[in-house]
Amino acid sequence: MALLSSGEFAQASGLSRKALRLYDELGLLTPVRVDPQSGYRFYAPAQLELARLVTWLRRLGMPLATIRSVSSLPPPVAAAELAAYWDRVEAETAARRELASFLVGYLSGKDHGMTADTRETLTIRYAVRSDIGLKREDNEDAVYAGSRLLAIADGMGGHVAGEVASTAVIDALRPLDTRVPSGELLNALGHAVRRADGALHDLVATNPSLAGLGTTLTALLWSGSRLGLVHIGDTRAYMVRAGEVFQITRDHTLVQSLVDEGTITQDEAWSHPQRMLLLRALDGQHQHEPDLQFHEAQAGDRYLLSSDGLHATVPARDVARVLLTVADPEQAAADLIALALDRGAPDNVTCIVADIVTASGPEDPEDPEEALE
Ligand SMILES: [Mn+2]
Repeated sequence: MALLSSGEFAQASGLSRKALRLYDELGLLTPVRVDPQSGYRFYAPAQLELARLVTWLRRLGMPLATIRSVSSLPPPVAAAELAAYWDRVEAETAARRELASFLVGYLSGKDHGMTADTRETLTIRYAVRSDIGLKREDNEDAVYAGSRLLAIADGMGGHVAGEVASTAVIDALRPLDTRVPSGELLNALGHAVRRADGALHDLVATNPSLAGLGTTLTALLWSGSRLGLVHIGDTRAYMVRAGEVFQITRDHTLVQSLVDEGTITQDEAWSHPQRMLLLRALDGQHQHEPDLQFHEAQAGDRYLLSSDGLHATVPARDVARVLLTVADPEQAAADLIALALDRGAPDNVTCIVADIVTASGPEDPEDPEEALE
């Protein structure tokens, strides 16, 4: 039977020639003949069925690596794999639906009627852990935890620069661990981040060997039952509410932007060769804007702040299992670090687990406590 040129095959299958080239490179759909002179690719008409299957699976949002394995299976096995894949998609969609409904309630001011009048006095119970990991020679993560401020920074820049950057930024935030009126939370955080960025600028100006330093920052600042969140880079904050875990920060990374525009899926992001590349960080040079958010805290909420040494090493479902099942924050933080170490801890790993609890006794029971730096 006559072979089809890639143009004819593209037309018959509805795939673009660019897609055909990509699927060839990935071993998904290999031409039966490649002309050794011209490099032109030729397909057999019988390959049209596989091409259509690939197109349909792609339309479902299935990652290419999964398509490759599914499309090479005998049809009954492929059917079972596809059903299992779809179960996972529906579970993820259900979690996103919860978040969407929470956000709708929050934005329309109906979030559990938490108004200024009915607000309870809330306080936080937190635990913090940082571990150098098993591959690095320095710990470039810096962390601060006090009764009103929780912050994690993950420095970069090699040698001492990363450590200098993350520590300088945490130092610039430290004065916030005091009573800040709730209406001022975001201003105070925004101001502190500009001060931190200025500190990095001055450090490099006086010590050129530090050029190229930078750091991420994710911080929560409390006032009454309100909290402000500032975020830049790929450290993260998660919130646990009503038995669900929500990631409430968005990574400022190349791979996250590829996921957002639909070029790759979340599964592909996990193993992407450039998953470390940050689009925004504090570096004293580019004045990248941080994200700022405002939340109403509720008794029973739990927050996790983590450096990528945790969330890029330990699968989200394992992190969620600890957050949902280990009641004591100290134990939960210890368990999270242990999971990263079990997986070889290629990076420094830092986490803060903080529970929102109803205050009993004096409103400010404890002095700010510095756990680790
Ligand atoms: Mn890191």
